[in-house]
Amino acid sequence: KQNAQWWKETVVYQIYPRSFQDSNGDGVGDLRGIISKLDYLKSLGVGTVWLNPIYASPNDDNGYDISDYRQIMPAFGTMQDFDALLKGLHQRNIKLVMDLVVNHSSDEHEWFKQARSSRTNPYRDYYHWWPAEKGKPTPRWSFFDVNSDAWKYDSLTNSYYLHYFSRKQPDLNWENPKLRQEVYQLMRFWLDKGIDGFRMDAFQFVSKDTTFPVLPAGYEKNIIAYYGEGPHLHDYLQEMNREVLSKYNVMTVAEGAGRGPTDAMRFVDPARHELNMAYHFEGVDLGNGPGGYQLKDFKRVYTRWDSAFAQKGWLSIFLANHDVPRMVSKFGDDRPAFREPSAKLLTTFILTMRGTPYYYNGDELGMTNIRFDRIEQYRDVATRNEYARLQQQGGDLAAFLATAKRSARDNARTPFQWNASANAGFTTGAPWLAVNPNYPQLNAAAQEKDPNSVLNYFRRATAARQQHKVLVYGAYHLLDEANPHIYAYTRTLGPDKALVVLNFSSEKRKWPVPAGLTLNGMPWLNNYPTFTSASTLALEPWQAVVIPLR
Ligand code: TEU
Repeated sequence: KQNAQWWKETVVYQIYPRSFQDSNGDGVGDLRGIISKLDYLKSLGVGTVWLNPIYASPNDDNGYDISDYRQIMPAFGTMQDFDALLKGLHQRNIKLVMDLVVNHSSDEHEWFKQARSSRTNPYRDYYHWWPAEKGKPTPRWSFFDVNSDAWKYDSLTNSYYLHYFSRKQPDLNWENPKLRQEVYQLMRFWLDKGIDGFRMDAFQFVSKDTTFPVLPAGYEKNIIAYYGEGPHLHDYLQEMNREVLSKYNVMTVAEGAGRGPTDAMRFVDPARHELNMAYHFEGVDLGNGPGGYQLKDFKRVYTRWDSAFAQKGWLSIFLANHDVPRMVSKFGDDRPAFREPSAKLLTTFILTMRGTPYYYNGDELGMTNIRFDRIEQYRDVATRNEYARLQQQGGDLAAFLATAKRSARDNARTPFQWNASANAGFTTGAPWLAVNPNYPQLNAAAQEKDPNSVLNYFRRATAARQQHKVLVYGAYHLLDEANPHIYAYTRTLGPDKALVVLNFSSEKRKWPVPAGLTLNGMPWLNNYPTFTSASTLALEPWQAVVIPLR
């Protein structure tokens, strides 16, 4: 019998297909490549795979610009390959969640080709248009446009179309019921194939005030406040739930959660019948500046979100994905002495918080930022267009490149490091994006042989979460809030209680166990070989321990 709460107990492993494993030597990862790694996936102890988009796409934004929602991108394979992948995962008791990218389509989608062909085309209202005879449209800000302008003039019909992301990603018009039905149809198409849910891309942006009012100055600095949670967003989610989601046992997660916990709760309060879990950026977005993050802020963010969801609703817990840098480079310390312990510590955090863990491929090896020196090395539309924009405006390009080393999305998109052979075993051809030069030392094959590797630690962590439901459901309680180096908390579920102590620093630290907590045996997890139970714990740099309590 299916556990109705499976999506709370599962660990999600995110695969970036373009970079995971190439099977045919074209330098691009593909579905056959993933199929060749099914046993590896099984060995990780993860319960769900989330695949970034694999649909037909001209790849302006690596598959987030879809030209046919029912076809597989030829570079990734065929529908037969997809069916084989789904079957292979299910045979191993691993679920499959797909990306659903319906805030926008590609400009090469048939709908858009039709829509732009004439003002009276039946597909015209699948998108947002501003007729040029009304003058310039009211300004809207675009994430990826070289001019940051979300309106693109299209001479064919003398109108502008709206695109919050790149020019090749026109926004779909959710206010049109026909468009919504099209989306529900394509969702059913994949659900009827047996997939287990959707990660809903940029979904907070789908509903728009189509009167396009003038926004106050500075709105582009706070785009979510002005564009997020549009007037009918939740009506559409409830409609989608009624018509589609409620008919399947699936998990659903909306990427982005509005302005904070109150907005986020509206997506996932079970009484509202919308989605299963929220995925907020407040944690991963900490410390985007040159100084990095402060542990006290990190603790405050995760504690505040946990308490907002303590009674109802459910969260995702993650420190990385394909849109942000490598977690060990940002939140840990990727210098040789500390890379392994800090990667393991971050793994411990993700696997011991309340909420469904989302773990990004390569993090189980402690893969690091590549830190390109030159703009030509980047492939990402976001980085390249921002550079071009600065270039036009005479901005500081050196400063931009320095920031990109720390924050650019391609840092997390370099090919998976399987072994020490050419191109890390990712491809026999020329990889679409450079392989991180640290692969001869940092790769899965080397880590398979080492019982203390980051990889084998991740396996122990997924097993511990599987074994101890207190780590899934237990109430979270923060300890020693003001400590700037140690993040410590308890998890409690009925008689079961565990203490998590994380030394977020590259120095040894002493930590007195608070009065009233009694350690009860050997740690469930420890990223160092030894542990001495004592009233004051002596922690190594980046040491992480999870200890049962009496
Ligand atoms: O990202 C969405 C996105 O960039 C914003 O929703 C978000 O507010 C921002 O990242 C906050 O830090 C998704 C995909 O994950 C990304 O890869 C795509 O490029 C983008 O949508 C467009 O489809």
